[in-house]
Amino acid sequence: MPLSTAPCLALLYIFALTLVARSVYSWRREEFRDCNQTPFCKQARAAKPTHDKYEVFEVALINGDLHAKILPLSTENGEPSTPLSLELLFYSDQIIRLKINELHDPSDESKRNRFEVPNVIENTLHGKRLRIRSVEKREKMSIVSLASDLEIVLQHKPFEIYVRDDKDRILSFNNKGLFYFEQRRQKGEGDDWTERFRTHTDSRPRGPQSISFDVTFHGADHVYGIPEHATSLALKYTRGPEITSEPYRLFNLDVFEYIEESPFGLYGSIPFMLSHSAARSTGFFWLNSAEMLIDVLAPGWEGDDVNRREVHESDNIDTQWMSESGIVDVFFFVGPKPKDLLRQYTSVTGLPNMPQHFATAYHQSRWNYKDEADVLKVDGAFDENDIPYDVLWLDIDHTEGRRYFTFDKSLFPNPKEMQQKLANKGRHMVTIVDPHIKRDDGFFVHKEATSKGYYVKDAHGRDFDGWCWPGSSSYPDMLNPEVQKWWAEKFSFNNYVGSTPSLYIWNDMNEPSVFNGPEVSMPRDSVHHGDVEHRDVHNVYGYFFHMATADGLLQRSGGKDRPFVLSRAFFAGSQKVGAVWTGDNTAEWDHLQVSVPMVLSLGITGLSFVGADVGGFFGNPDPELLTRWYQLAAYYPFFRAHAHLDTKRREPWLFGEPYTSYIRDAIRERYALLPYFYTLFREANLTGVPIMRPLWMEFPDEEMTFAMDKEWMVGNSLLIHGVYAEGSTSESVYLPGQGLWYELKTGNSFPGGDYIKVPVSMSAIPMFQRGGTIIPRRERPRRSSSQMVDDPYTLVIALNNAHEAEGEIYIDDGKTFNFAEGAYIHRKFTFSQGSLKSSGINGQRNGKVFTSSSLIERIVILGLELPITSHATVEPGNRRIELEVGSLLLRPGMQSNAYILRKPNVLISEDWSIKVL
Ligand code: NBV
Repeated sequence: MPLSTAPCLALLYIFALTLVARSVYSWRREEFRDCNQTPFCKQARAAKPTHDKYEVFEVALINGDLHAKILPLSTENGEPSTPLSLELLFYSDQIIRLKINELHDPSDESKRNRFEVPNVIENTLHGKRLRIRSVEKREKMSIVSLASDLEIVLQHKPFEIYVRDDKDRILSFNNKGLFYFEQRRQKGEGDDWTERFRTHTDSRPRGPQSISFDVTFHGADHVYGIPEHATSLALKYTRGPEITSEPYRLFNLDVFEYIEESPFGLYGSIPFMLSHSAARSTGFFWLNSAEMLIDVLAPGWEGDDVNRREVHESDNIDTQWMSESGIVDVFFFVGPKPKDLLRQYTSVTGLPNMPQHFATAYHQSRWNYKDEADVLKVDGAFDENDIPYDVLWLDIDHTEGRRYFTFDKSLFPNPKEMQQKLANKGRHMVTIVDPHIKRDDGFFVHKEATSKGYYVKDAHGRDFDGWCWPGSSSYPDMLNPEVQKWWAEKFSFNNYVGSTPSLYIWNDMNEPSVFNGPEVSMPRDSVHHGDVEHRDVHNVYGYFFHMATADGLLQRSGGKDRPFVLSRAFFAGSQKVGAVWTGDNTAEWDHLQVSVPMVLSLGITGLSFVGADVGGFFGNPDPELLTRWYQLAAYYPFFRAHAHLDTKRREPWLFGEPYTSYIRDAIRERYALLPYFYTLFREANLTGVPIMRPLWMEFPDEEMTFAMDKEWMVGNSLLIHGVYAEGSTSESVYLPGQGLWYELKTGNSFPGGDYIKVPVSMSAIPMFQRGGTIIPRRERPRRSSSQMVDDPYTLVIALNNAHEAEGEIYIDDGKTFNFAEGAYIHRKFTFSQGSLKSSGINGQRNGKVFTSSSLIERIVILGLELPITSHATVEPGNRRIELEVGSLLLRPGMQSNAYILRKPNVLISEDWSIKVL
């Protein structure tokens, strides 16, 4: 190329990129399909409920599972009338699985296996199989009794399946007669299977293959879950008398400037819905990674046949589930309480991983920290302003022309030294690695992927070529195990030149986002490993990408260290891999508010390590909004500030006083609570119960809380109420339950079961500790969490009406997997009859040991009534300590009416007791 043309080309390229970026990146609803433009959705919504479409026959018990066939009684449009296969499988903890598929016919080419999603279901699930010994066959139904009054009824005609206990139905499948399984067929002459949307054509060579059905949640007050949508926690009706909304859509999409209060599908999909009422919580999960749409049907919807209902079942919630392809592979969970559902669901899809400790602290990000000087300046400014932080993030512009695994040589000439400088202060870095690979023959990743044939193919069998940040790009085929392995190797220190052990990874754009693709994504007729169409795997692509990246970090450390990878796209099972965030929100109060139900919805569907961009990605928050966002986000499980390239800089000190102090306090409050958060991360890792919880998860009987999404619990002990409006000077806070709540700011207590009006200033948002709980804290401000390792603890004891309390602490090395071999400290604190005791919680302790020399330096007791002259005795040692009253500050601005024991100096790792009477 003549030299002079190079700059011109570069200019042209930048211009083209801006154009594409502009045209794609402006929120236009018409860029995304609605149900009417989605033929299978339109068809399913228009379907009349009918009970004479399918009939069950040949029911048999084979190896303890129930097998049967479903015969379509009437077919249309040349569809085959061959029977479908049905399997009912049972697992411990009363988990019921239903699979419906086409019967496999090796002689019929059109009948290649329909896609079944790999790598989501836990391998251990197989070991939990319950083999059924008998089935009661009646004329119209077959009944399987599981232990404890639970029956699964397979009704033959009309076809229906329901789960019931001794009194009532719990969950029903096809109670409304919306089941429809579109079998694949030979293409007839004149059949046109193509679908068009805007300028895109989907060739659909395999024809229509959709599935739809209804699920009824009996006795439910609300349904929740099925993220990701920017909408309320309790799902709204989408169809019914006078309701014409779009269905909730599950299709991983890069939706630019998403609006709050919309059922539109965002970056990730978890097809798990929960229902709740005071009587019971239930759950339903559909393992299917094709586009899915879900209607929540309001009473009186077209198919709502009240006459078919049993009298006591007035408060059912009917839902319709529709998917473009795949099979029926669904799970029914019967609770009965919300936390049981999390245990049941995560026993199927996996428990959340245990993050490294640093990842639970505060992260500072921006698109983009420009160069090494900028990075070091920001790093230094945190110290100058006495604000702790743990991780600094680099976005796409740190690379050589968006070639991931590289550093721009002029901006980041010494990446290793830069990382080392941060690491010297106990800090980490994260760089972004997206799935779009620049089609540049000189780029080693592209060269290898091309020569090995590792890219997703287009409908004509060529490497799919789409437009993204680097320009013309291809996408590694993450469905192929060999590609996953190859991708993981890219993170070795040899391959990723400039990376060091303190560098971790961020996966963005993995829906996958393709600027010039249909709906800003990959064409559905693209082809993956095993001749699988993209339409089948769309929603799981990002999860596989995330997984391969995390495997890379694991391998990089020789299997020693826990990986940390943040991902934008996700699927059921992503909790096993790492953290996610809610994508490109906006610096508006509404977005601050909707972040709460968004993070809660992810938590109750198993994905607990979640947060939203603090401050809002687009736009410029004013100091008040930014302050409120920090104050709220300090209680998100994942706490990261991030901002768009075009926004004004907004590092915590840039708005000046008093805001810097407010933000410093908010971040320090998170650091003070890290022992509590880390303990909750471990709880999630053991039980699936999320860190950030809706109130009804802790107070399942309290109807008042069922539709609340302005306040929530962190664990079982802290209630947080966000401030979502400018200039708010007082907030109405609902305190659930019958017990006491303590406002930590003042030490004042309030009885539960009512709203209270609390004055709010700019210094903090309302936060209450529940009576009956003990929270471990660390009050010494440090630069980063790793510098707190040996710091002493404070225990805050909030007594209940019976003058009792309990709490826990979990500690390990914060980095490796040694905890899985017993190297941890897990203690329980109990306060009763005036005595505080620390005792070990028994886990499986086989081999490795973790020790800590940290002491407890202070104990704060709220709700104690004692003469001021009282003292405490510490055992072992029979040491006497005076009790002090009040006036000690928990944090600046938090003066508390409490009893304080200074320097009990007992070890966090040991048994001891302290008697205060
Ligand atoms: O990599 C740039 C951004 C990133 O900062 C953001 O967090 C992602 O959600 N990315 C999206 C691509 C461009 C967004 C306009």
